[in-house]
Amino acid sequence: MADINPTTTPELENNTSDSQSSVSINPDGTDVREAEAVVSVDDGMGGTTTDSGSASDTNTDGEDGTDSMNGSNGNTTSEDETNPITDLTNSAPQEDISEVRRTESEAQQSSLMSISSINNGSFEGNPPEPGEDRGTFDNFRTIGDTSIETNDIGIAPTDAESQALITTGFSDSGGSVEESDLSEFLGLTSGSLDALLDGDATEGSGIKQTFTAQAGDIVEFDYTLLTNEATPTGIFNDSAFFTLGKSSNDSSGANFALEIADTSDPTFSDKSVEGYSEATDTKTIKVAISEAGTYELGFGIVDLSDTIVDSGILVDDVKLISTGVGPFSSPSVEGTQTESDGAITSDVDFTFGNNGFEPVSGSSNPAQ
Ligand SMILES: [Ca+2]
Ligand SMILES: [Ca+2]
Ligand SMILES: [Ca+2]
Repeated sequence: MADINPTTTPELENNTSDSQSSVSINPDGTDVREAEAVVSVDDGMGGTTTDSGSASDTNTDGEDGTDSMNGSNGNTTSEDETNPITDLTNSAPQEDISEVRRTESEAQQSSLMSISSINNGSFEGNPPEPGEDRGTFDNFRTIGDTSIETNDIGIAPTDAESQALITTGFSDSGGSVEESDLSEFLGLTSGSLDALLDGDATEGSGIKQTFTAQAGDIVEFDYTLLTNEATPTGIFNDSAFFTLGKSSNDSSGANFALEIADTSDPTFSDKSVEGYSEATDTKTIKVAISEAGTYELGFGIVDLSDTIVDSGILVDDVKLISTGVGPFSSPSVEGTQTESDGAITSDVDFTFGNNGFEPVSGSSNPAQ
């Protein structure tokens, strides 16, 4: 398990350097091209992935000087590595949604064309790699203890073979970071997690990705909380959350966070999960984006009160669903919508606008 092999695609070196610093091999040539392809996306994110000194963080400059990591992880097929690069620069023909959306947004967002949907939200790699244990954090950035898991952990991925695990503990891939570092990584103001979670958030881990959305698009993902804490527990109430914000606000810490699960979740039970005493049922959250733009989506989990007795959150099937209809305005995109405003709005748990998350009445998700 957790035999992550992020050597498969170029974005990885930029995006997942922290937890997987031991693995990344790219021929010098692809290194440079890869960096160029991703820079336009990552620039708005500030590159503040971590303080822990992973050399690959600097790859956004396209420098080969960071190749100290590029040791000997036995990746022998350079063809496999160059394919995703080609796809990226040639408008990713295998990504139908991406291609279509790029066309739609061209007029108003020509500068944001690099990635116009959530990429690799299923953690299978982009494009997927065949075989077991080949999932990756492609297109995501990570901090702390994160890993790719299969159904071997005891909870099946909700899409395909791989899923992300983010924990408050530590493993071969890295250790949890202090709350202040996690908050900075996720674009949150320091201390905001304490207020959100009504306690003292101490340490944890997170992942994030920048994407471009149109008004009315729906962010959807599946998640399962794992814990070794007693359930429920008062002050050691480890909590998971996700974050969203305009990526242009990244540097000011203006992202919003929403708690999605903690130890008081009523669905906790012993589900025979490796490394954890209990798990919740797997749930889905849908968030309608009210305004077109470039956003940063993050997932995180923290210990509360102390740093021991750890918890984790499994995340999978993170996707952006294009509705072609803005939830707060009349249908305006000709020829694409098949649903009414009402149908779309009632199908989501939250809307997200300039003031953050707003619950949608009628949603059945307990996270509200
Ligand atoms: Ca998956
Ligand atoms: Ca804990
Ligand atoms: Ca911990």
